[in-house]
Amino acid sequence: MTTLLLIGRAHPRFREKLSDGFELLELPDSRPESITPDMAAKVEGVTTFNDMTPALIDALPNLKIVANFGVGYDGVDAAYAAGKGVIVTNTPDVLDEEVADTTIGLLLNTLRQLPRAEAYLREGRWLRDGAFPLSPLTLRGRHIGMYGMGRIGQQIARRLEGFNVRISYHTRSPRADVPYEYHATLKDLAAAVDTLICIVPKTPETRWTVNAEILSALGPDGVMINVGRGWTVHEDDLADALARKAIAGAGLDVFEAEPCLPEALTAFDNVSLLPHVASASVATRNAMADLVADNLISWFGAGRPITPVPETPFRG
Ligand code: A2R
Repeated sequence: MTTLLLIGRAHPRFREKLSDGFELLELPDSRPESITPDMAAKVEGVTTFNDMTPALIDALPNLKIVANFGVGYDGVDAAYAAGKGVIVTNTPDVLDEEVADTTIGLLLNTLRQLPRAEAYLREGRWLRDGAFPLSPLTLRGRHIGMYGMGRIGQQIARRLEGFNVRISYHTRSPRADVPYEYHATLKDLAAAVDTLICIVPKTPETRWTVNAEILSALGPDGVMINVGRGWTVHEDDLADALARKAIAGAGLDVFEAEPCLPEALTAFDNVSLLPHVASASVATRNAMADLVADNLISWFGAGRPITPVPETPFRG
């Protein structure tokens, strides 16, 4: 029987779907030192929550497949896995719409200050102090710049079309299949729009790309929303831009060193913060867990993964 190692939290769906056909071992942390000789001898596939270092791959000499929970797999060294002939899979598509829905919610929360308005009501202030102050910002008349127009970015843009706002985008290469205006650089995009939505992966090229220069280009009416990865945004530059009123507001679901975030960001009324919940509904997380399990079942049963990442393409 094939042995799988469930690394980190074991999603209940993994056990439900995999315990019939596989021997399941569990490893609560991702440290290579925690691998026992029994695991090293037997494990051929693993599930991971985006934490698979070269040392951990090396500690499992019979490893054939790493099934990652999440579409972002920046914590899995896929290039190293490729060099060792190990397939890596992720969970694209099944979370696109949930993340896009949450992005619209975060955008509206940021612009219209809805979480603050609800807190005002719950604190009894509506009765005591009268109407909640008018929101200085609105979605009406905004020009949205999408930094990233992949699977999730396109779902966000589709939803924004219904809000009757102008949409432009920046990616490394223009897409023939979207009707939006393309900008060849992030700076050009930021200068052209007043609202920037970031939905790019964590790669060496995207680090701190949303920095003081881009935020100044966005301008004093500018709003920045990040639902991709924290590392894309230079958080100190963001806090500084907010303090100087160089931009008008920000909405963040992701942070560079989450669950820690700069204290400064929590002090602004014009910032809306979420604890990385964009895909976090029971239904969507179940769909992601099922795709993790199905990749393993398909690999060991039919000899092919369902959603391999580009670094480890399936070649038959
Ligand atoms: O650059 P392109 O043409 O490959 O477009 C991709 C864009 N992108 C970038 N844009 C500008 N500069 C870069 N250095 C750069 N690197 C990537 O990000 C594409 O439009 C988008 C990524 O799309 P997908 O690969 O379809 O990813 P998906 O499923 O939309 O998820 C995006 C990220 C995940 O990697 C997680 O970190 C997070 O959202 O959940």
